[in-house]
Amino acid sequence: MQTSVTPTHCPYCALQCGMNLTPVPDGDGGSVVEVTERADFPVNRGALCGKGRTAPALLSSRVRLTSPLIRRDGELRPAGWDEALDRIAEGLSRTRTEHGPDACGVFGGGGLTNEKAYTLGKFARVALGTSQIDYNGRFCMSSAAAGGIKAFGLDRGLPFPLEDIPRTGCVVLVGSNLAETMPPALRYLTELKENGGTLIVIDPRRTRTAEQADLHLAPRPGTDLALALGLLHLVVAEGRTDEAYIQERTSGWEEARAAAMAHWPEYVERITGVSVPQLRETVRMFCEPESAMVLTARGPEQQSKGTDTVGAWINLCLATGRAGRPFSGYGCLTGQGNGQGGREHGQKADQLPGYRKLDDPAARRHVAEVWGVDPDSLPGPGRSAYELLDAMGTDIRSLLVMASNPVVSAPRAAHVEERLRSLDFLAVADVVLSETAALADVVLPVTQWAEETGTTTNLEGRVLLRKQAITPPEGIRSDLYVIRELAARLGVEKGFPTDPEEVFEELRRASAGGAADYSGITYRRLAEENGVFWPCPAEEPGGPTGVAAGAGAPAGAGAGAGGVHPGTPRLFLDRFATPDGRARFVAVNHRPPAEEPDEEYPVLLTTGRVVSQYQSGAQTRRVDELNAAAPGPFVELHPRLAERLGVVEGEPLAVVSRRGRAVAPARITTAIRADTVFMPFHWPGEGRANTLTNPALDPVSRMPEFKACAVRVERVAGRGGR
Ligand SMILES: Nc1nc2c(c(=O)[nH]1)N[C@H]1C(S)=C(S)[C@@H](COP(=O)(O)OP(=O)(O)OC[C@H]3O[C@@H](n4cnc5c(=O)[nH]c(N)nc54)[C@H](O)[C@@H]3O)O[C@H]1N2
Ligand SMILES: Nc1nc2c(c(=O)[nH]1)N[C@H]1C(S)=C(S)[C@@H](COP(=O)(O)OP(=O)(O)OC[C@H]3O[C@@H](n4cnc5c(=O)[nH]c(N)nc54)[C@H](O)[C@@H]3O)O[C@H]1N2
Ligand code: SF4
Ligand SMILES: [Mo]
Repeated sequence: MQTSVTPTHCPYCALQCGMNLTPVPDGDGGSVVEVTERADFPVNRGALCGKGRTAPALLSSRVRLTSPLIRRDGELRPAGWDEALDRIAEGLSRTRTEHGPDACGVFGGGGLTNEKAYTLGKFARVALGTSQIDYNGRFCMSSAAAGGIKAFGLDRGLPFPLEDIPRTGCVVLVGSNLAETMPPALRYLTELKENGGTLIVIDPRRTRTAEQADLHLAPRPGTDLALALGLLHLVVAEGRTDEAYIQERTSGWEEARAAAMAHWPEYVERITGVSVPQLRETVRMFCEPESAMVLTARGPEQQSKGTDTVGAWINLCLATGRAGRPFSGYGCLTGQGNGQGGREHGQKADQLPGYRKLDDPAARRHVAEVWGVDPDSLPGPGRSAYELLDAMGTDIRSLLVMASNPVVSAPRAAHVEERLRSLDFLAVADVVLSETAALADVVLPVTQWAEETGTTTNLEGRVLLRKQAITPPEGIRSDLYVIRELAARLGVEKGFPTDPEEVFEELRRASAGGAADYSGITYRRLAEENGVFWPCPAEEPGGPTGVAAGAGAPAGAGAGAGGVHPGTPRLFLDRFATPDGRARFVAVNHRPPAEEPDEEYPVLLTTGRVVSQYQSGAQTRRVDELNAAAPGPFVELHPRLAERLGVVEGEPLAVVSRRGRAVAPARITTAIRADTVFMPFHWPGEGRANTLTNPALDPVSRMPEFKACAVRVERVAGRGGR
């Protein structure tokens, strides 16, 4: 057991707060860790939310898996590692023989370290030979990624560090409840206001975040695209465009302008419910200061038009000269611990490491060479996450899940659960027996966070080293071990190291020259510096001043002392990552959500998070302190809707959509629009919000519409209130 203090990072969200871990005896001869403040990490400066503070509870054998499990006579029973791995290899091989490699699916997660995400993508393409791999990040920030690539030629959630936020003039926060989803980051908004900047929050609910705002707009869910277009209309009408910037640094303005001009403020007011004076006030607050930012999160992104919506918000930034300039820009607040890195290194259906495209011949050649395989042997792009899950039992016959719990978190979850049950073979690697693991034929218990080393890339694009602080318990192995053993059993003995640093060294080479270039980053640097921002190309053979500017690397990312690239905290200051260096406007028009309220389903449902639970809850529902704070699901509704239904506080409510029915207690509050109800999605069973959600997909990003569907809300007969 290590005894000293280990500086590392939180296992949960994309802020990747720094924390110190100290091993302490657990009283049973083993050890656990204690979390203490790590003030030297600039992102959170020692502050942690309740989830981070209580994370060591997950290391306890009381809540986690302690042995592989194999289903026998319908029951999951403890088994040995070799037997469990043999069974998985057998299941996958049989599918491959009987139905071809594309009948094997792989489903990853944005919580996986860069090393794991990279290795999982390689495993799918090289060992299994399947094109069918995707991951839960598709449900997360894929619309922002698609929008960013379209406009800027590059997707890095934030093109600037969080420390720039307090130095801008105005922040428009669109559909982010940061006060609950990244509590230590609230500090940046407080400092913004202390410095005289203003905060506008756009959310159908008056959240804890909205309470901090100078101006809160509460649009109908699913109408952010119209809202952004209406604001751009006003910007033009009021002569607030930055013509010189538009001329010099953008393309496509005329078409985008024409589209926005069709969205009159009065029309936008009717669609969104945001009044014309509020629209005007927003434009004034956004345009008057010298600099301003738009930050989006899941609210506007998790829509069947999320990509266009992000594009419309970027248009607003471009028309006013607020991108690629100091303290101005558009950013997406990425969600999962490695939500950023997890989308760069090849677990996405269309992607190769370094944020390369799987259908780009040069990218295939480069990565195939690093992998020592024939480029032609690499499969093409596969299906997106929901489409992959939907194809289970038909085209997809076997599935390996690593770090996701779709039974709770996927849209139309009852259908997804039924599809999972219809598989010939399901294997799940997890830390706990999640609801998805509980359906598996084989479950593998893996090491987590404090028990292993790896890198993550936080929402700023800052690559971080998460260090091992404690020895894992007997009987637990790492994801990298799992992948190596499965690859070997599928006949690929080489190329799957289990040492994270060795994997990172290969990832560096695979990413070299790509948009997300990590080749100049080493474990040693990460241990010494407080993270390094990509792109960070390796020094060019030419000498200490020559910096290999990768395809996506912006100009101005110059070499630091001694030829070591300093990393790129701020992108686009000189040029955008498009071929001509200009940012591209997109011509987009409003369209309604895939499902609008009607007589049968008259209310809008939107979904999201609470501060004390994380995602599908697989981890946080196992932490007593968090459960006590957020014990179960609820339906948030306005007093007027409650009165119309005759519902009292705490009474069980049935919410019914075209997909199914969920039941949870009523929580009556004036903080939500009267035409909308809200449910958090952290729980399985009767109160599962995703029983209701609509899997309508964005045509570009393939993001499901988690944030808007039509429902009916009913009292539950025979079940009284409190
Ligand atoms: N406590 C906690 N923290 C987390 C997580 C967690 O599960 N729990 N998950 C992490 C992950 S992976 C992610 S992706 C982030 C997510 O972080 P956020 O995006 O902040 O989280 P959400 O609650 O999903 O959505 C944010 C807000 O969008 C609003 N909203 C709903 N519909 C609309 C709409 O149509 N338009 C607009 N403008 N707003 C709308 C909701 O009311 C909600 O307040 O959080 C990360 N941090
Ligand atoms: N209705 C609705 N649904 C949503 C959303 C919403 O806003 N509304 N948000 C969506 C978003 S943004 C996201 S990101 C998804 C997330 O949804 P999920 O993918 O279900 O996310 P988690 O609950 O974090 O699941 C991660 C699982 O991996 C395990 N795990 C953690 N670390 C590791 C590891 O290193 N290795 C392995 N093998 N396992 C590990 C955890 O124990 C857990 O079981 O949910 C989406 N679903
Ligand atoms: S904000 Fe996110 S990274 Fe920070 S402690 Fe909380 S869960 Fe962990
Ligand atoms: Mo997410």
